[in-house]
Amino acid sequence: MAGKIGKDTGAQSHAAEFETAVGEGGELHQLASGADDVLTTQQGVPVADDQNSLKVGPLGPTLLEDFHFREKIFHFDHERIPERVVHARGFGVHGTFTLDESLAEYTTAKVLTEVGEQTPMFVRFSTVAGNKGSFDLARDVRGFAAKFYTKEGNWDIVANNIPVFFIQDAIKFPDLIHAAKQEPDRGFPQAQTAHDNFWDYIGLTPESMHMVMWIMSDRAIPRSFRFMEGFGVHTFRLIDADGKGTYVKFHFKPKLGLQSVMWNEALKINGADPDFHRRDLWDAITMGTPPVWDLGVQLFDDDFADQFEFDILDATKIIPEEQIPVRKIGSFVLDRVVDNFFHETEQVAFCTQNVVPGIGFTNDPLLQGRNFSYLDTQLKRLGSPNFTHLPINAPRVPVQNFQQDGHMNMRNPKGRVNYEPNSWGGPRESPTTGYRHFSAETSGRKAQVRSASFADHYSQARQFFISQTPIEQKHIGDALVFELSKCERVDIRQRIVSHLRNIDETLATVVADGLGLPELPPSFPAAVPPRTDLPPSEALSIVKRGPDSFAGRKLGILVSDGASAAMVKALTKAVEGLPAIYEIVTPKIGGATLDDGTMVEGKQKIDGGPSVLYDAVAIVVSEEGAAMLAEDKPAKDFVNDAFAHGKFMAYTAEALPLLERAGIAASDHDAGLIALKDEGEVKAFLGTCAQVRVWDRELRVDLDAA
Ligand code: HDE
Repeated sequence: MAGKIGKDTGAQSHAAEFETAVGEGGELHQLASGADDVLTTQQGVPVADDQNSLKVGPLGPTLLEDFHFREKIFHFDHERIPERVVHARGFGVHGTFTLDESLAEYTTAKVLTEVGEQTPMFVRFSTVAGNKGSFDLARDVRGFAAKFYTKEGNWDIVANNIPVFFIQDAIKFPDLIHAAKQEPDRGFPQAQTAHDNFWDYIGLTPESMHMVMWIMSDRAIPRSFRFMEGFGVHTFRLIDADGKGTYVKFHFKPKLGLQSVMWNEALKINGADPDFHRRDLWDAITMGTPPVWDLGVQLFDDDFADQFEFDILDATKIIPEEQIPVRKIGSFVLDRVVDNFFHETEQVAFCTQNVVPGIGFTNDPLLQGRNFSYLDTQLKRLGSPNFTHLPINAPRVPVQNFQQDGHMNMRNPKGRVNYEPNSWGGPRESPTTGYRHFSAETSGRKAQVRSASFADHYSQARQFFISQTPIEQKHIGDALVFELSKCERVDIRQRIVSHLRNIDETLATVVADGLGLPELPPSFPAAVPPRTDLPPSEALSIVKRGPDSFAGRKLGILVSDGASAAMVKALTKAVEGLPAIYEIVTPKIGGATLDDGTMVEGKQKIDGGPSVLYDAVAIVVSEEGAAMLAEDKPAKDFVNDAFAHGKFMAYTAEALPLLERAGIAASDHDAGLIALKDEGEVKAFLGTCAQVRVWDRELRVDLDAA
């Protein structure tokens, strides 16, 4: 079959790009291969045999002369590029941003002022610490980097799903990341912070305490990228036509609401489907239910900055939404998966310094450091300063300047002139529309210092903790106990507890108890006394900002032979109507024969489709099916885990013996365990599932606490 590659293959799209890049590539391609579907070398020479190298006789040596063989192996040998030093594991998708409300009062940026304007986007979600091949449900911050291809050039918000960061000055970043990633002597643990080096560093870095509360919360184990917020973290600046600045923080708010998994679930999901998050987004988009986020801004001026309790340049602090509400100005939909993972997701290069006229920086020392780091790391990773020529990074507006040459250049200026100023012609500066930096007086003593206004490390950590519902507070305690129990050195565990005492005494006591510490260590000396007067903020709780329906979520339906066809149909129809997603889980992947003789296809065989993959489950089985599944360990785990993870569960009467054998006694039944007597009850069941979980069940079936 040499030489037969279909129209949609990489070979075809490569040719298409070549055409775009060269302009007349179509003709060249025609000349080289003679037909669109012929396999060629990189030189465009048609290939006759792609399966056998050139040899002297059938058993003879392979000849150097075989240029196609050598080129193919050479290219393969060089396929890998360095993975990102952080955020290595990512997943990118395309979308569009639409502006609904103009910010013309504050900025000249067209992307934020031209109402109705649709701006193409590319977003890459990521975990931070794990390598490229690690699993999706690590306890970790999620990157949420967004590139807006605006009419005035590319604008990047290189955001995270947590609004604060571990450190206040970029000079500390290499140490933070070294400590978080696998330990250098042994090369493990992978994609997790549950080890001595991380907690040793954290214990010696009090400024990380607010962030520690966030990463120990369920924010760090999101149900899906689709249920996550995004935050630009730093205070940026909008700049109007007169050069006046307004401070701004950027927020992405998911229309689906916020939802996370439980830690016990995360551990199991990583085994059952290490690609859980990327598959989820891929499925949602390809099934026609693309996720949508609002773009919001918190705007404020110098007066607010002066009276705010903390420094607005300190990236370890938030501005509570109760103090400055998030103003929604537009929304973006992520509705197109990539054509090629490497081309787009791997080669995309984000940079905090990619801003457009009307958007500027502040002196946040973390932001200033990032502005250097991203460009620098991309040169290493992508191998040439010309990475901006790659289609995923190229602006969607003309690029005209006199930068030239370098590896893989595709865009040298045409003609004789390559300098500025010149008297030949060519692109010129545009004082009216060009980028102007925010102009400000600045003075000070040159010194390596930290502002005293950055000194309070505990007050907002406490505010975050008291803003959580009791179950979320419990999860934070459980997570701390889990992580610290993986540290070998007792003094490292103790030091963290000594910090917790500055945040919340009960939390410190619970964690100390969970770790089996004989007594509470003394409080860590705080640079300034922690405040206890900051009020709780509703916006900080996931549970209080959960989804309001089952739309966009996933039902697992366990079906056996002989199960009610009417019930299966009612469930699948109701789910589709929301719209949400369902998967049929069957004892055999071929499917199950229902009571009306029809066959329902299995998406998952029970061993490969544990209930941790679903938001809620329904068990629709026959009497025989229940009896058979009651002796099957994966089926019992399906039921038992769904119950233990506080999921809403519907079941037909025949399923009761299975429930019982899976450990759910009659006395355990609660409002989240719903008997489906007839098909009419399906809608009500899905309505109940809007609540996400039966939280109080978790207190009865305790999974994590000591
Ligand atoms: Fe990053 N970060 N970062 N970071 N970051 C990178 O750039 C860095 C920080 C974030 O999908 C790197 O191209 C420094 C905060 C995301 O391609 C690198 C500091 C926030 C991504 C880098 C920070 C982020 C990165 C590695 C402290 C949230 C993935 C590869 C001053 C607001 C982008 C790369 C993608 C990636 C440096 C802290 C978000 C090394 C020095 C705070 C989402 O340049």
